[in-house]
Amino acid sequence: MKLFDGGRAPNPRRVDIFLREKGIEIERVPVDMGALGHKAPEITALNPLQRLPVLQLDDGTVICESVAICRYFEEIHPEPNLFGATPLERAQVEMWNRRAELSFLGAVAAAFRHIHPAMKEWEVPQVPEWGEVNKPKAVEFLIFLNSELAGRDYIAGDRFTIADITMAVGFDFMKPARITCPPELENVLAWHQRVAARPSMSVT
Ligand SMILES: N[C@@H](CCC(=O)N[C@@H](CS)C(=O)NCC(=O)O)C(=O)O
Repeated sequence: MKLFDGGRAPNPRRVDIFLREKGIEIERVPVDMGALGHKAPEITALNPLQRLPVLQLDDGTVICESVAICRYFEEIHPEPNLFGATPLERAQVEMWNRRAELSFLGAVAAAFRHIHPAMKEWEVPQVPEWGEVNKPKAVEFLIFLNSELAGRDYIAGDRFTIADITMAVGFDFMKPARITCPPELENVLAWHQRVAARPSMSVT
């Protein structure tokens, strides 16, 4: 199988961290997103939505969507478990991963895509006001998360899961989106230090 990989872009990075946590090595096809390589005919044929990452299985089957790709790898390579091991834990991981993606990563991405001049060709129409509106939404989520993390070390419980991956990728993406984590959110900052120290999180 082959992973069409967009490098440091947030969603390809989520899958990259997931694979590194699992110790899975597969063929990667680097796609230069800066040169709009994700809009090339080869990628469009695999994913008409022209988004990365894309996983192509040996029989040609295509899987898109970062979480769907991660779920596939969780099924074929169950350990270490990153989606939850019991019915309750699976529900909690799902809940937090959705919150991290929909309420946080989505807000950070909207701020970046609608404000940054380099995103003009990506986000059409670019609406800078919408980008600005999303900055405080991302911070509001961090404030909520800070109170949650008073009682535990990781996003969905007492161990690292895919919810930490989604949240950490969104957190790192705040820098190019020009959003700052308020320094008083000590639990969030401590959590970020904890996860950033994992080898899977290093940017190569
Ligand atoms: N929901 C998709 C989102 C994929 C996505 O938007 N990927 C971005 C890179 S982070 C992309 O390919 N953007 C290209 C574009 O917007 O033209 C997923 O989880 O994989």
